[in-house]
Amino acid sequence: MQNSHSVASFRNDTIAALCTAPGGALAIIRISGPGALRAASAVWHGGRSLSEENDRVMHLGRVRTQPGDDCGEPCLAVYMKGPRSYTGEDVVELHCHGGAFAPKRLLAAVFASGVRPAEPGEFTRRAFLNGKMDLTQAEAVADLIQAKSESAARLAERQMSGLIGGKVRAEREKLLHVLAEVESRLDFPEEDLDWLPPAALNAAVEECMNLLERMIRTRGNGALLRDGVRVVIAGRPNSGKSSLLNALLGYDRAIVTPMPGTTRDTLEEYASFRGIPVHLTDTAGLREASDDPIEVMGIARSRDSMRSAELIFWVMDASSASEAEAALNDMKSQLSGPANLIAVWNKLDLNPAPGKLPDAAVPSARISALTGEGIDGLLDVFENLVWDRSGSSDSECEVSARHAELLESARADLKQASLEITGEFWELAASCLRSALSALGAVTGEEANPDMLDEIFSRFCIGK
Ligand SMILES: Nc1nc2c(ncn2[C@@H]2O[C@H](COP(=O)(O)OP(=O)(O)OP(=O)(O)O)[C@@H](O)[C@H]2O)c(=O)[nH]1
Ligand SMILES: [Mg+2]
Repeated sequence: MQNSHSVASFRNDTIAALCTAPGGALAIIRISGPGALRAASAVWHGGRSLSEENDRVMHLGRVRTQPGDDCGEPCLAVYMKGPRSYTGEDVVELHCHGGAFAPKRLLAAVFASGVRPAEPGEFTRRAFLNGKMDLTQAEAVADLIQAKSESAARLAERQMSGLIGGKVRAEREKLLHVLAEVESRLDFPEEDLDWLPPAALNAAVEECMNLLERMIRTRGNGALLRDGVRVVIAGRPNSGKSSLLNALLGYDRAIVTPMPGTTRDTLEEYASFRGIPVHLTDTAGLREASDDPIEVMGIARSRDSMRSAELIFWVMDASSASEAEAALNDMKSQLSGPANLIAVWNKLDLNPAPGKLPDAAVPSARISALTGEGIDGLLDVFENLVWDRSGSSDSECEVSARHAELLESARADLKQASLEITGEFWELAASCLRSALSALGAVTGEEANPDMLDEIFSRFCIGK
């Protein structure tokens, strides 16, 4: 399969690039295109010759980086005959010594054999053009490379599996049937064929609109997982907020003393919990009356932090029933509105009857910041909350801004198509349906113009 728009924009020459970051212990040079084997053979010697009979097998040999250099450097090489390769073309990968100089010299020798340097993303662009992946999957490759946390990588991998493209293609198929029905009325207007009633056509159109709507709503879902969650640790003085910060970080970052009012100013740290990047802020304990102007300023800062928090760990002293009751009442009065909050009962080690703690009516965890008990449970609650808020359960996906725009345009076309179908204006209905199909085709790349592809693949690094 080759993507339909590809013919004009497809350059059928041979390209090469360094696929690994310069300076590492090993380097991989990838060559792709009809001349890949010839170009690799020009530098390769001393091992089994690379050929169709032994493709997809790693060979040990040497590479000659200058004409007449009969010694050369040791190198591993693998030939992958197209279409069974990443790009779908003939590909040779040379795995050689890394560092700054050796790969550059080998790459120059490969270029000297008549191969052109690959542009950013050109290997993946060729993979897309050769039908190895749809456009949403190609975009996910760039997301994966740019992922800075495990959760961002997981999100990209999910999209790489073709989730979004699959959904869009399925809707496109259904709409093609509707379009065929509509067009048959244009082609045979006089004949009384066995046509579906307009209501039945509209039911299919509406079903598609609903699905597009749901997909559009997933836009931005993954932002928390990709960019990190702003977590603020707040609560009454002496409840153990700084102790919790230290327990979460695994080292003594904040000063902890038995005196209420120890933390005066907000304290910020970056961390990663369960692969999710977190911007963590410890705050001064909140209390109503204080004569100390420094503490008053600290409390004002605590409130500012809470306002900008995406998630608050509200720490409560559970050491006694009366403390617990007071802490809980305080939480209710301090937090008006639907703050995203985890109620953290701390000092569990001091509570003889933790079963009697009052119900917090929000997600909660029971811990001892002192002994470390329950910290894992707190992270479980945290992880579930973030993944839930990201709408990223296994069946879900996150559409990008580009996808959302196209899906939105398709949805508007379908809304109009539905009106035209109801009025039995078949010409107009067909035109709206074609426009929707074209927008959906641009999501998966079945209908993508070269400019759009240039923009998408310019996000990639060279060598991918
Ligand atoms: N037994 C016990 N003591 C704890 C626990 N967590 C904190 N503490 C103690 O409680 C006191 C206050 O702890 P901090 O972490 O400074 O409390 P804080 O909420 O940051 O206090 P402020 O900064 O003053 O608002 C210290 O003496 C801690 O050792 C716990 O889980 N168990
Ligand atoms: Mg503190």
